[in-house]
Amino acid sequence: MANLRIGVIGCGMIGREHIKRLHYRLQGSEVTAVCDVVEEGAKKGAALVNGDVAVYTDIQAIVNDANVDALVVTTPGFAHKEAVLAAIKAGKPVFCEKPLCTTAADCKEIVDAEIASGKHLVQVGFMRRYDRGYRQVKELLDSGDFGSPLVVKCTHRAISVDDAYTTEMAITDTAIHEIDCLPWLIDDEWDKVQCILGKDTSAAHKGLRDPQIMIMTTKKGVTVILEVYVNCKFGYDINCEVVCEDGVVNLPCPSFPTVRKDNKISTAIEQNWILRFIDSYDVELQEWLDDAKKGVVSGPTAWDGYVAELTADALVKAQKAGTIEKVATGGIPAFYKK
Ligand code: NAD
Ligand code: ISE
Repeated sequence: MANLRIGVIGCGMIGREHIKRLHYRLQGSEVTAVCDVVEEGAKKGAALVNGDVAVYTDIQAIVNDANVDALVVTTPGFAHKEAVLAAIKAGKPVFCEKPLCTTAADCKEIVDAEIASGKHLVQVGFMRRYDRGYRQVKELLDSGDFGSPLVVKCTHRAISVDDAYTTEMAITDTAIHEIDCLPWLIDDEWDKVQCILGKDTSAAHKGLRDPQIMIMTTKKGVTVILEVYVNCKFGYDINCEVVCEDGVVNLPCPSFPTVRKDNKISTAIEQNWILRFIDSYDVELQEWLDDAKKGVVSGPTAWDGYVAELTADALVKAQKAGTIEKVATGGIPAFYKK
């Protein structure tokens, strides 16, 4: 089968990572066009594939390029809507990095446009669903051997963040991964959410509340406790423990040698998300490519992107007001039922 010809929109940090994996690492794809609102950025993206691609600064132009079969959107969230809607209008499959959009209302517009098109075209980049460890945990939970989940305890820690990172982004940019992944993991839906701001680390820049504790309950009554701590200094540390009726299942940590030195036994912790989830991005995009050729979407859909953003909006409201907020999706449309 011919290669799927990909146009990548947004040639920043993750855009450049995806250009390399789509062109060189994965099977059945090639990057034929790149776009960045900053021309220099687009040229940097093009240079990764020896400059042998069409270079654009305009989203509509790359979407309409006849040598582009499918789009990968890696702009910041605020530009996702324009790119995804253009791809739907052109009838081309589109993989959009998380979050689908920065408001639930914008996500809903995409959902409505996709349903109206009658074709399954949109996948959202929630790569944890493709992580080997999370898939192993899901398999164990789905086996029924551990009984019903009761409590889930998670940490999402990063070494540090830059000054542009805001208190809200702990939810909209960081916790959004757990917001998507956990209902998939335990086969449930969000019901209520709460966010507790406590004592801040002295490492947080002025105005940033860090760490934050998010407490979320599901429709089946499971309590989820998530610690987001983005100035922890020691590593990129993702943990997830699912406490069930008949046992406990823990997400495996990335494997590193255990070393003995200076009267200590120790194991390394991953440094950042690029390294921690490098294999997951490969699996995620390979499965998306294979699906796109068949005209199906088996990964996180636009509806999942909408539900995640709706939940994030509720958490932000809870964070600001100190309240417990309800998450009301209105029910999954028939178009997205699997
Ligand atoms: P970035 O700022 O490094 O890069 C974004 C690029 O998009 C920039 O080069 C910018 O010039 C370009 N851009 C902005 N507006 C544009 C427009 N209208 N048209 C074309 N190009 C435009 O950002 P990043 O860290 O690479 O993040 C990009 C997206 O990927 C975000 O949505 C982010 O949340 C997501 N992301 C996902 C993960 C993950 O783990 N799945 C990790 C990092 C980032
Ligand atoms: C980043 O954008 C990501 O998506 C990473 O996976 C996440 O861990 C990090 O907190 C975000 O800033």
